[in-house]
Amino acid sequence: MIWNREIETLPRSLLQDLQLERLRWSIRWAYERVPFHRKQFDTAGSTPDSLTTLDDLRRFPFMLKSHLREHYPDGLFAVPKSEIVRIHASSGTKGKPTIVGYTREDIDVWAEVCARSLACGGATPESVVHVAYGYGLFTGGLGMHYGAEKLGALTVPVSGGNTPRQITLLQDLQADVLCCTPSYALNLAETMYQRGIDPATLQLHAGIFGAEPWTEGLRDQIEEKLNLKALDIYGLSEVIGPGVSMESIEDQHGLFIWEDHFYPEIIDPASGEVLPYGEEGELVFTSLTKRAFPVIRYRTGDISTLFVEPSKSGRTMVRMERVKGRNDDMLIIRGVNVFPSEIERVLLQQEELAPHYQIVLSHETALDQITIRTELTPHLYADFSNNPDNPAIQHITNRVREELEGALGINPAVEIWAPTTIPRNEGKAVRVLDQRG
Ligand code: DLL
Repeated sequence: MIWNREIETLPRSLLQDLQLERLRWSIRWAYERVPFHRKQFDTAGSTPDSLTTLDDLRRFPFMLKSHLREHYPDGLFAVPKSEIVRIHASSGTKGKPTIVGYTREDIDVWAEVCARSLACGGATPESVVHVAYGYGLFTGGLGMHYGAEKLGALTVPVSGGNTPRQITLLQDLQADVLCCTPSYALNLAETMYQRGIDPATLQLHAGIFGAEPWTEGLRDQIEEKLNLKALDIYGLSEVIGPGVSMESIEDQHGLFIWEDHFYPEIIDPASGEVLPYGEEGELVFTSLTKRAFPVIRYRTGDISTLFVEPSKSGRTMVRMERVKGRNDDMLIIRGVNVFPSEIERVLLQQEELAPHYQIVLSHETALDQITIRTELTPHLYADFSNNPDNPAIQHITNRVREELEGALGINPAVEIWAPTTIPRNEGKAVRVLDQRG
């Protein structure tokens, strides 16, 4: 189902006309209302009048996460507090949270893009949508909630946690759409397995999974374990929350960016130069309609690629490849750069391993050490008589180490643990433990 057919299938030239009109509004809105933007634009010599084409945007300066911190809590808001109806905070682990605000109109736009995303993932007004993203300052729960209600679906606001109760509700209310992080979807599947519940007895049809990087290997595992189509949703608090882009159930490749509200660019993270479609780089977004918290060329830190391709669904908007990871989550191991998602890709190709892992960085000698902990599948462990010292485990460990070295050029220590010993989570997975102090 296409929620907003007229917009979602608009010929690209008309879409670009709309974007230009909105971009001019947004730039002026930010310039006239937020001293920070005015100063940034003036310093760069780019005034609102100097923007006459979409390409002119590249002359405008970038906005960074640090700018949000410097203006904490509300120094970048473009409307008086009396017009703000909601705030959320970004889940940044470093330092103070960053706060974002919404007017009533912003909440409406957000509900619209989340309704679009849900429909893109196969939800309909007849759906029962189980929202297991956290409710609260995190944008996941409330964002998907408003989208599901706007769509007209029966919305179940479970939030995160209490996994046994979630399973009971999935059974009793017969949800067809599950919204949560991919790592929590695995956690749900595992708990069902432990309780002898066959996912085929549930009504789940689609999973709308995001808020953290994941891989095609994890998609296959979740689809198999939960008996549904697993789809990727992307977003970030600074831009709006979930619903910036979404994979379609028809294509299952690339996330459609709702370009009538968010203008994307890909840049070379080192030089800041805009890269053409098809090249990998850092995603940058400019809001086209946001009132309370406009963002102009916001550097997300997320690494992806943009492409336009005919879609089975008829949607015309640009797509982004699944996010590989964040710039600042890239590990540099003895000179080799790797994203945790690349490690996940290799681990999930090993049929003896369960899809749970942790990457531990330590500093035991002068050099950084990296240890990858993962788990054996429960049935294999039972075959090995529940014995962690079984020599067969050493054999698998050596092979996994060799494969990581062959594929990624890193030579980590590998530890294979017993099933269910690596901590599970209820929201975003914490996969990298940095013990370097
Ligand atoms: O995670 C919004 C969200 C909620 C998206 C629910 C999807 C579903 P923040 O807490 O501000 O917002 O974190 C944003 O999470 O910059 C990415 O690094 C990462 N991220 C979000 N979605 C994906 C995804 C929400 N599908 C940050 N794949 C972003 C990879 C993702 N990374």
